[in-house]
Amino acid sequence: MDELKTVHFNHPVLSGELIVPGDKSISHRAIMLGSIAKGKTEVTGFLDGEDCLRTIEMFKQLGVSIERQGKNVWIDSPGLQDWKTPTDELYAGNSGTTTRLMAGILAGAHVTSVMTGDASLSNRPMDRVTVPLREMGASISSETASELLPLRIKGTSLQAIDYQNPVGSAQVKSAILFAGLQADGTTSVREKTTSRDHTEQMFKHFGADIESVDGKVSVTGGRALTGRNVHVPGDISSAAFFMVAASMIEGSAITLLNVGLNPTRTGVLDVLKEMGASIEITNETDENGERLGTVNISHQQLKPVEISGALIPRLIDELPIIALLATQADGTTVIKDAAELRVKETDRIAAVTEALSAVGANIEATDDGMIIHGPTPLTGGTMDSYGDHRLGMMAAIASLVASGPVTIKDPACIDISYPAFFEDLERLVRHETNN
Ligand code: SPQ
Repeated sequence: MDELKTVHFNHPVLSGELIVPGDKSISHRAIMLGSIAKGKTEVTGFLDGEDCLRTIEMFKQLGVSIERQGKNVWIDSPGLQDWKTPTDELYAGNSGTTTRLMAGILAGAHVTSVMTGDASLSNRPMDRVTVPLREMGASISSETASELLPLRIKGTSLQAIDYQNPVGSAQVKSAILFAGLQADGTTSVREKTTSRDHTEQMFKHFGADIESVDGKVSVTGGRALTGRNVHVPGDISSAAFFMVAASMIEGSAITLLNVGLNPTRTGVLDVLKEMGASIEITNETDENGERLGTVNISHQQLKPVEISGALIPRLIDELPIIALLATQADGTTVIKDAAELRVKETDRIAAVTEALSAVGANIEATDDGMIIHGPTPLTGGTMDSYGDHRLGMMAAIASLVASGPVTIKDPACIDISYPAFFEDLERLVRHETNN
């Protein structure tokens, strides 16, 4: 039986300050580069969510020494050339990022391994990475015709390719770049719409031979990397839940500290501004190639918006919470060009539509997005997370504007990216800070 959690707030108002937990995408990449590089790497601000812990476990199985205390991680690696073949399967849990990026890393390492995952991950498409990696010479096999997990990867020598990425996906781009780091020659990836560039930033920080020109990213293989220190900024995808809450609820005004503001991830800020939200960004700074700063946000009556095209990869993971926001805007919001949502932890077009409809939202699913009519008063009810962390958090934020209690099915999945989510939510409702 799925666990249930009932959430109900009586006329909540959000205020106070919050330090946002570490960015999931950057935490994965910090552990990956720190393990590929020879020597010591220290990571601060690491996200101790389940997905990133899976990445740490995989490298330990490969013979990398990794110690962690909360958000601090110390890596001491012999370097990718000297990893050992793992004795057990490498279990990626629910993490698509771990699986797809590791496929590129393991393709060129001197080890043989089998990667597995949970039921959700075992249904997510892997051919988007296995096909280009095989073009580079990788030896990867799957037991299913459709290239699902488990994947068996026998590390081998790789050749550079010039790849036109048909999906706007940072995971595909990154898998190829990680393989390119180990290939003979210069590997290039071109994208029609630019996806998040944390891999490129982290490669530069660790001294890899990489450049990005006019939508084409190129890495030249063979350069030995050495350990570096990395600070992980807060996750804008986690901050987005509280940004939306503060924008929707009259009287709310919050300050989110340490928010990652990499321009390839800030689509949610653009959308909130276009909808009329009151946002001020202060204290902007850069650390290891990543912009971060403070986001001050308060309630305003919101307008509907159309979200499509190049904006989609810049806010792909925020679309569930933006759909909730749109239920409270004055008019019809249209989200299109977002068919990728159908192959995330769950089919996020179907799941968001069903979960929000269950509490009275006026929302329709389309092939590649959603149409949301607002403003609609939300009732209480049961919202299924479908085991998807972003759906679980969306349901909790929906409870803030719902007239009755909201019961969330399987709320434990939230630990994947935000283990302290409920504590932080209650803090803002009680007007406390966590610093
Ligand atoms: O790791 P996972 O499970 O794929 O996580 C998600 C998420 O919502 O946390 C997607 F389901 O984020 C992806 C994101 O959608 C993380 C990511 C990355 O770190 O490179 C890139 C995006 O995926 P994609 O397929 O568009 O490259």
